[in-house]
Amino acid sequence: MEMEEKLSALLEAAKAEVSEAETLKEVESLRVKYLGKKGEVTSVLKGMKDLSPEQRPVLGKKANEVRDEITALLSEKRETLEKEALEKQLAEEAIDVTLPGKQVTTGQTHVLTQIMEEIEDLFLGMGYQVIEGTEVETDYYNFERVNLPQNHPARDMQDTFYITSDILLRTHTSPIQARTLEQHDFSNGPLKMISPGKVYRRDTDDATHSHQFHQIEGMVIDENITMADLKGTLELLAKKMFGEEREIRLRPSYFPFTEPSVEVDVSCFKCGGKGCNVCKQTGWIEILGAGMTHPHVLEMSGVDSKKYGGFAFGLGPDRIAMLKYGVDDIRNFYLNDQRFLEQFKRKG
Ligand code: FA5
Repeated sequence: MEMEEKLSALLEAAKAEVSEAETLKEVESLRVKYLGKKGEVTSVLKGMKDLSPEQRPVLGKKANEVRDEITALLSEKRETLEKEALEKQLAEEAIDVTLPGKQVTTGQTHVLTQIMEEIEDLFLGMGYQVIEGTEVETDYYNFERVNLPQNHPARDMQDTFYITSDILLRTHTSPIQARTLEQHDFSNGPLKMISPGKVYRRDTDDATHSHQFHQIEGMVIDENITMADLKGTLELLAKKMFGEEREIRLRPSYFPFTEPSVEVDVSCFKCGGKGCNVCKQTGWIEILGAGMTHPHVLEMSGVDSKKYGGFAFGLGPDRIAMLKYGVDDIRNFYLNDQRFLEQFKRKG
């Protein structure tokens, strides 16, 4: 029974080698050596075809026993080695529960978003709706519907990024005026809305200009709205943003979509109006443009300008944030530098 002896010898050899294996890699190569497709047990089995029919089942049984035994030896060894490795790792990585934990740094609402949310809260409290516009606009709504026809010289101040000759990135939030006016049903009451969002201009970036910045548009249209309503509204806004003692003043200005138009200044929150470096010694700081909505803007949206009128304003929250927090370069808001932004972390 030569083959049976061979199998017994293989088992003995496997026992010796498995007991000496020190790594999982060695265990795996022993498995290949003995049980693999070209392994030793397999090659003994291949010789079975030369045996007599009586011998075959006897040897087959023996071969299965040897294979099972080697399989068991290997898996036992594998388990032992894995257990040892785990114990070693645990011993080396002992956890010191008294060590202070790692601080998880959380982000915060961006300072510009905070300013816009504060302004939204104020106007929501006065019954305004907050309306979102699209950043990609048509030339028609961005310019024509706010009284800036093709070739109007005031277009020069608001060059932008064009997608096609008729589609562009909006230069201000004012196109939302026409878009809201033409949707509004005055039989349901007055139109009172603000619209915050990003706008774009072909401005060269410097300390006070960015090619992408934010604006908040505001508009109120009803019967009997006067400039006193505009002034009272903006006074509230100035006090909310810069403190209760603030006053505002209106200076004549020009926008094609409002008549009359004004620039609005707030009394300097740093010096109280005496004159300092923030207000460039004038006691006043310009914060926004505004005016009484031009009748033609209303008529273009199908609103009867004899019956209805009102005011609009547009402010730049980036500039307001700069003033409020003494930030000397607008580009800081767009660098995503956590060291700069974390100073504006809201409490609670
Ligand atoms: C306008 O854009 C008018 N649509 C505002 C308006 C609306 C007037 C409704 C009347 C009625 P102006 O170009 O002045 O106006 O821009 C308004 C504000 O946007 C400025 O006061 C300033 O705060 C901000 N702004 C303008 N250009 C830049 C820029 N490149 N970077 C940062 N802020 C800017």
